[in-house]
Amino acid sequence: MHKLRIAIIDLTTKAPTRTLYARVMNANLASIMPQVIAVWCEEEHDVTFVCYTGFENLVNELPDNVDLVFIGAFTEAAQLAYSLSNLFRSNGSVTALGGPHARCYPQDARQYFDYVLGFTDKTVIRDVLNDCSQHRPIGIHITAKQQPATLPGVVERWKFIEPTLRKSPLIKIVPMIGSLGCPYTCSFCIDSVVPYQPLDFDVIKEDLRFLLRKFRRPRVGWHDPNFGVRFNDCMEAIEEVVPPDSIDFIAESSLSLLSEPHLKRLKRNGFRAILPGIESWYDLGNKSKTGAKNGMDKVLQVSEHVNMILRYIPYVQTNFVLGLDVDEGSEPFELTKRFVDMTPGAFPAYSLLSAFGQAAPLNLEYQRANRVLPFPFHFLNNNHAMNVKPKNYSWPDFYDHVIDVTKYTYSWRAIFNRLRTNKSTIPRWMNVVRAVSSEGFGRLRYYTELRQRLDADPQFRDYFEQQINELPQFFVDLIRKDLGPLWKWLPREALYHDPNAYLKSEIDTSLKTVRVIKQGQVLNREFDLEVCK
Ligand code: B12
Ligand code: SF4
Repeated sequence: MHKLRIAIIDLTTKAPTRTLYARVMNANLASIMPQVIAVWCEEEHDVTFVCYTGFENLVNELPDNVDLVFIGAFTEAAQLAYSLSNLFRSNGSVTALGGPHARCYPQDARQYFDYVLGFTDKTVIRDVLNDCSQHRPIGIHITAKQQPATLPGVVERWKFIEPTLRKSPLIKIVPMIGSLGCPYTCSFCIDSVVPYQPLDFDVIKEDLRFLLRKFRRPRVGWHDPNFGVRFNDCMEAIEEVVPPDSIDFIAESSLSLLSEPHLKRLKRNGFRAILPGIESWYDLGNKSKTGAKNGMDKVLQVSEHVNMILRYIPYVQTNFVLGLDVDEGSEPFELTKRFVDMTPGAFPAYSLLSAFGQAAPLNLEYQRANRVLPFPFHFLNNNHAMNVKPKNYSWPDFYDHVIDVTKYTYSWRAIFNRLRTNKSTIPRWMNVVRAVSSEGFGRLRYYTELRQRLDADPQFRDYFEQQINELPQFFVDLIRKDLGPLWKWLPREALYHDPNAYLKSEIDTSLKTVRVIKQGQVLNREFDLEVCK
């Protein structure tokens, strides 16, 4: 095979930005897989790697004359990715999409990419490189049978990590991963049906040694869906190579794994930030170790638990989902406000209930009940649109509650309480920046605008009520503004998608086309594959 010229683009954001929080954090949101794919491709080909953080002029960063482009995108960046694909295809390149959007919306993405990749291992990438040909108008969906057994570590990815971290002026967080999948089964989660699987501890140890040589005090962000499931093994690996408290670690972990003995050990090993999911006051008790406790009883127990975590770990972000079917009336929101009062040191992060295509089997239920709205992907990031019609609230009612709890959480009083309660410098100021920047004040402004339009603009309300399909101009204008010069490359039909594509693909399996190709030949791997061309 001749040497290919390959571009790999990691989209950490969907639009240009100038916010303070984005300046501090966006380069630290880089994904691991685009770096992994760059390592695999570079074994035989020429690679140009671009990590877009919202501060670059993206069009100027794009390499020309490439044979194949891989784009990694969350759903919020799908329209940006579709525009890029169209631009590259017009210049003769073949394009491939991977990442959360490709996993959640393969049916839609196939209209705009030659390849759409689900679980991606080295064999999948090799198949794409060997074939490297146009598949239009409908691209090929390829997915490995399961998550990869191994991934290149930091040492191998360093060439791509280093230039990305250079874009981060203050805090540099190196992305690492120790496991894939999760043993829990939270019904809304993309990993609820993906088996837990640890990655190679020897690679992790080598990476940590390497980082200790590179930085005076490294910072590592674990991308594990649920860090510390094999807690002792993880800690032993760290303790073997890292002197106590010499690397700062950040991890997402469930409350059930954060017992006091575990916290003592995490503190000793330098864990500085933990992001546990609480999600709901009425559901998912197994995840927060609250069992059958609900309502105020759960608030009391979780608040006590989080305050205990804060005695060991200086930065705690507690994740909540707003609008779950178990929620009704003002009580869930009032309980969250009590939690904010009782746990002043934690930073609460709210996600609006979102059904990301085929991420979780639960989404089939929403689709069957015709409750999924076709908001453009650009707004599907857990905040800019809730695409599931709430079961127990009208839209105005729901947004009133969301605004109320957001105002309360990012009020000057709550900001001051967080500042006063936290003692370490970075957590104190990070909380302030997040509250006054796009996340706190920014979202409040946005929700308030949506809420006003629900009253003032009948077309807007009709769209939310699924009475009309025509997209309100408000959303079109935002996408146009965000895409800037790339707007002209966005195929107009890509503003719309079928919100029930997952359900339809379950009913009509010919739509569920997963194929593996090699040098133009279709190969059926171990799983049943439908023919798609
Ligand atoms: C770690 C994590 C983060 C980290 C790191 C993000 C990052 N850039 O990787 C942080 C905390 C920063 C984060 C932020 C956000 N996240 Co997040 N995050 C996760 C989490 C917990 C694990 C994902 C992970 O890294 N897994 C390990 C990798 C190796 O496996 P994988 O993701 O399954 O990827 C496989 C394939 O998809 C493929 N692949 C992945 N990337 C690529 C790229 C290319 C080019 C190719 C070819 C293949 C490929 O290969 C992998 C191996 O098979 C998932 C939930 C979960 N349980 O999975 C949510 C999840 C991915 N996040 C989600 C969301 C919504 C967000 C935010 C938008 C939230 C917000 N409002 O701020 C931001 C977006 C940040 C950004 N744009 O970078 C959603 C995405 C849904 C979607 N369709 O877009 C998820 C699924 C959670 C959910 N709500 O259901 N997140
Ligand atoms: S614990 Fe976290 S990663 Fe695991 S299934 Fe639940 S939400 Fe998903």
